[in-house]
Amino acid sequence: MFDVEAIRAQFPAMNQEVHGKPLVYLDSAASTHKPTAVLEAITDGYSVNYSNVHRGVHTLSQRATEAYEAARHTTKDFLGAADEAEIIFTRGTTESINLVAHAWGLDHLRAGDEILVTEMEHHSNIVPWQLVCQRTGARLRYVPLLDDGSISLDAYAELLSAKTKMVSVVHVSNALGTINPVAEMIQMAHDVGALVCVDGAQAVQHLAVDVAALGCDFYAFSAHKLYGPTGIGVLYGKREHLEAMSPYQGGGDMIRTVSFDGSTWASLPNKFEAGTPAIVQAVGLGAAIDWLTAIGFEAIASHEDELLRYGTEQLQTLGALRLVGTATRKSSVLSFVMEPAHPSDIGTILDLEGVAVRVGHHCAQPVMKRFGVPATCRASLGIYNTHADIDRLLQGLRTCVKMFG
Ligand code: C6P
Repeated sequence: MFDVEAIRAQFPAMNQEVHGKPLVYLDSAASTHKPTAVLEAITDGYSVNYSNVHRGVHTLSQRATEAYEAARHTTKDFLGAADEAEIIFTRGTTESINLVAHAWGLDHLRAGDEILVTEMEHHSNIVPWQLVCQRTGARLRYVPLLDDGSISLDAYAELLSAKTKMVSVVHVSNALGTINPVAEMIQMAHDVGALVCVDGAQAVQHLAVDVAALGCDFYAFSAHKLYGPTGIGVLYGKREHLEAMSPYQGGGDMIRTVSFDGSTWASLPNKFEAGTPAIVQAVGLGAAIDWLTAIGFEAIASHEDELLRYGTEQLQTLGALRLVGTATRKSSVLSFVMEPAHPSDIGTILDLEGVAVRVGHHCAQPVMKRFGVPATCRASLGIYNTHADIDRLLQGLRTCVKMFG
C-alpha cells in the first residue's frame, strides 16, 4: 500500500517552514529531495568505507571499490541493461549526452549527415549536438511540436531518412511533461539505420524504464532527480557502440598502458571514466534506486498520475491561467502562464506562501518560443507530494489573481 505520509516522513527536508509556512515543494523536476536511506548511505560511504577506488590493495579501497561497483550492478538491473560494461557513471545527464555527441559524433558524422532532435529538448540535448555539427558539418534538424506539446509521428517520419545518423530525444519533457512515444520512435529510427539516444532525466523517477525492451542505443539520466545525490549520472550504451567509440576524456583509470609513444585503453566501462570518480555519489545513487524500486513504479505512477490529474483539474478552475503542455500522455509537470502576472512575480508570491515552484525557460528556450511565452511557472511533482500541496498551490495562485487582477 502506498502511504504518502510514511514516505514524507523519510524526507527530513520536507519537515521545515519557509517564510513561516510549512514547505510545499513542487520543484522536483529541477532536483528532488533525498530520503534518509540515501542520506545514510552517503554518510556511511564517507565515514566507514571511504577510500579511492580501483587503486588500492588495502581493505578500505577494496570496500569502496566493491560499493562503487555494486552501485553499477544495481543501475544495470534498474535499467534492464545486459551487462555492467554498458553502465558508465558520468556527472549527470548533461555529461552523458556530451559524451555521446563527442565520443560517437566526432568519429561518425560528416557533412551531409543529419541528427534529429525534437523542439521540446532541454538545452543539454541541443547544444552538444550543435557543437558537434559545427565540427563535422552535419546538420541538426528539429521535429516540430503540436499545440498540445506532443510530437506528431507523421512529422517525425517525414524527417527521418537515410541521412539521419542519430535521433536524440527526451523521454519526458521537463518543460511540458509530455511523455514521448520513444519505443515507436526508436523502431522508426532503426528502420532508417539511425542510432537513438534517449534523455531520461525526467523519466527514470516516474516510469519503469527497460533499455532492452526499448532497444535504444544510449540512455542518459541524473541521480539528483531520482532522489539521489548531485554530481553523478548515468550513460547506458549498447556494448557494441561503446566498444567502437574513442574515449571522451583521458586520465587515470581509463588506460591499459601509457608510454611517451601512445596509450591503450582500459576495457568498458573504465574507458569512459577518467580520473577519480564520484565514489560516494555512486553509492548514494545505488541506495536511491534500491529505495525507489522497493516502493515500485506501479504505485509511484498511480500516485503521481492522480496528483497530476487533480492539479490539472484544479488549475483549470482559475480562468486567467493557461496550461502550456496538455498532451494526453504526461508525467508530473504542470507548466502554466497567468497573464498579466509575470512568472517571476508568481514564483516570488508563491515562495512567500511557502510554495516552491520553478519559473523561467527551464533550459528549454525553443519550447518557450514555440508557445509564444518568455517563461512559464512550473509546478513539478515528486513521490512526496499530496493533494494538500496542490491545494496550497491553488491558494497561492488565488492570491496572485487578486493582486494582478
Ligand atoms: N532539468 C529542470 O529544472 P543535469 O543538469 O545534467 O542533471 O540534467 C540536465 C537535463 C537534461 N534533460 C532534461 C529533460 C532535464 O530536465 C535536465 C535538467 C532541470 O528542468 C534543470 S535545468
